[in-house]
Amino acid sequence: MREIIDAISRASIRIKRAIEFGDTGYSDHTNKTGDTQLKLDIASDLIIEEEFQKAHSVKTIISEEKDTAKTLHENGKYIIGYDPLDGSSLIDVNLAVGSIFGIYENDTNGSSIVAAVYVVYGPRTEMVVAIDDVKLYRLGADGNFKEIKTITLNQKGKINATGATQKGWAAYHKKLVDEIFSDGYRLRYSGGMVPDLHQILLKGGGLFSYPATTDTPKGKLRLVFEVFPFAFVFEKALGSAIDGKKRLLELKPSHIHDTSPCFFGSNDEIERVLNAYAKQ
Ligand code: AHM
Ligand code: MG
Repeated sequence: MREIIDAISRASIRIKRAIEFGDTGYSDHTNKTGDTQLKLDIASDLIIEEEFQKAHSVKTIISEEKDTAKTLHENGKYIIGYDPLDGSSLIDVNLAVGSIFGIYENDTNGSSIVAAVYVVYGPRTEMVVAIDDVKLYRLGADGNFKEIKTITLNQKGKINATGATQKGWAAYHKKLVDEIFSDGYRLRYSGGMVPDLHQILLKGGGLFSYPATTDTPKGKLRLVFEVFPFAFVFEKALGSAIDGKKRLLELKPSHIHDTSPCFFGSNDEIERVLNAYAKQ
């Protein structure tokens, strides 16, 4: 596991440089989800692949930016599902973006994830590593990540991060969101999953939701690269992560780019989601 985290550290330092000084234009390609890839999406994917080539414990990589899985080391132990540059459409407005990694054994079902790492490229570069607990690291001037603290969620928070287009929300979802705001929660939503969830984790709690909508009944966020890694982080930080009715980590993707509605938060807010969705 150490060599995987070291590979992610090296990759993230290279990606940070690419974000700061690289070409922010679009490429001629679309990914499996149909998004036109930025040159930076492709560059970040290649950087990560190059760094994982040096880590012999990595058997297979599955990237949001690749159509199919790729085996790097036949005798490796781990499968890594990753989103090289999540929220990349925010780069042209200079908001924070991130990289997300799920480390799996045997297959990419939610129950097979054994560690998760994400990196936030914001005013500072931070890396969060979840294995037994959740640790925050920050990149220093010496080019090394330094441990800052262990992240633990409170029972209840103050942030309500509400994703997806509101006109596609179900009435019961809208009612839940309205009730949470009526209780004094504040809206915090940049449109970048990594900084939005990082904010909830570091401010002690709250709720991030990306529900089903009339257009996208299975939500937008991808299980293997985005949803399972953050579900693992939230559970290890003593919060919860559900699809509305059950734990996200109980889900089995039907294909590598499969998606799910998702809710991440501290336990009080997730309890509210369970109550609102149980009646449906
Ligand atoms: P991306 O991987 O194509 O960048 O999309 C994922 C992003 C997440 O970071 C974010 O939570 C979500 O899409 C925002 O979607 P929306 O604009 O529909 O709220
Ligand atoms: Mg993404």
